[in-house]
Amino acid sequence: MDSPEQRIKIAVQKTGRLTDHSVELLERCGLTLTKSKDQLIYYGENMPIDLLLVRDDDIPGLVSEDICDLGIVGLNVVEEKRLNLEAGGNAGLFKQIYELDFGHCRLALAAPEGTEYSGPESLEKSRIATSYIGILSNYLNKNNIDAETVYFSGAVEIAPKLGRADFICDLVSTGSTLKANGLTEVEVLLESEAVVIQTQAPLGADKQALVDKILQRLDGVLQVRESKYIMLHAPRSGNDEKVAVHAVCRETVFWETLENLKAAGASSLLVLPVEKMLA
Ligand code: PRT
Ligand code: ZN
Repeated sequence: MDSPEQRIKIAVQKTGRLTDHSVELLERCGLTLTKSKDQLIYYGENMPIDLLLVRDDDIPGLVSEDICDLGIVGLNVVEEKRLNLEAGGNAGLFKQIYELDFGHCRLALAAPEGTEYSGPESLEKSRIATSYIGILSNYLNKNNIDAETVYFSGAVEIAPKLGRADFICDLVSTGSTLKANGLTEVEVLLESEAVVIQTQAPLGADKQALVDKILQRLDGVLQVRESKYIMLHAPRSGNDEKVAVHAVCRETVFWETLENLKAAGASSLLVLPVEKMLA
């Protein structure tokens, strides 16, 4: 299955917040990549999978037009594209199949500190600056709010200072950008993270089998990320004998937990990272 049509094409962000995580995740699934000179395509050496490096905004389109089989992109970008496609009469042109637990952020409404806000009705007759016209309009419609949307392609947070808007609707992660611009978050419209989307077009049995295998490996990679393998000697109750205990813990193991185990009589405590897990 090595002809170009038989190879799986995955669209990933070329340079940005999602790039390193996306490529790293696929490498941890066992994919070895040759990075081409022009850096537009990474070829899979050991599996018929290639990565197309593109702007994140282009990823849902490439997948919906079946140029790529899969894409890794923020849910915020997927939702915006989906609403735009639906507005143009094209529904369901890609399926969202998997959440990747990185690239976490939220699309939120914010206003200059001191602005009165008591719920969506406070947005009535206001001007709201955003790059996410689709998601914002959808939210306003659902809440029966009549407000003006003002498109900004970037630097949305300066719109109020420029006198162009009363509110902004933008991505927030730590909140420091809002703070630096004297803005307060008032409402969350969407919780986002990186997701895998797949074309609606049938892939054929071989390709689908490989996609399923990659998704199963992704599952394993995500599961072991925080997991730790714990070994310790624990006393049997009633005598001095000790037994060796081995366990997998799915969450971060804190020093306090180890100290408590030691206080309860455990010894030779060892915590190791887990590399791979197959359920
Ligand atoms: O060039 P290209 O179009 O591919 O990249 P881009 O500039 O459009 O995207 P990029 O790389 O900035 O972000 C890619 C994806 O990362 C987004 O679509 C989100 O899914 C996700 N993500 C996670 C974020 C953030 N966190 C984030 N904090 N995207 C943007 N921001 C920006 C936000 O717009 C604001 O300007 O960071 C600022 C706020 O951050 P805090 O930490 O100050 O709150
Ligand atoms: Zn972008």
